[in-house]
Amino acid sequence: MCLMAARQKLSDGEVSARLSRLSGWTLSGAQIQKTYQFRDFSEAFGFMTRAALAAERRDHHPDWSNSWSRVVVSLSTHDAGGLTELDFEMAEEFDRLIPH
Ligand code: H2B
Repeated sequence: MCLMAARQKLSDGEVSARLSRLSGWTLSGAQIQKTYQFRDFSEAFGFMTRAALAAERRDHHPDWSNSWSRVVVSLSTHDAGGLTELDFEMAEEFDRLIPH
């Protein structure tokens, strides 16, 4: 998908369909949100470091907070005023960054 289309606001139906393919993400207004729980701060911050680099590559940035081993991530496309394909791609990418 080209970048222009990726940044177009999705309809409610498209959001539901896209959300159902993710695990642990919930819809919260115009954002999707997930709480990641890690073993300790080091693991949490390692995740945030990898996620920050992925966000920079995409020029698409999370709203997030960290408290020791927990990271709460909210994704939305501010420029589009809602959720776009880019948010869902980034959610999938963040999920791939968690240690196994
Ligand atoms: N991140 C998010 N989450 N939404 C945006 O609309 C957005 C962004 N826009 N990062 C980008 C930066 C834009 O402001 C720059 C100028 O490309």
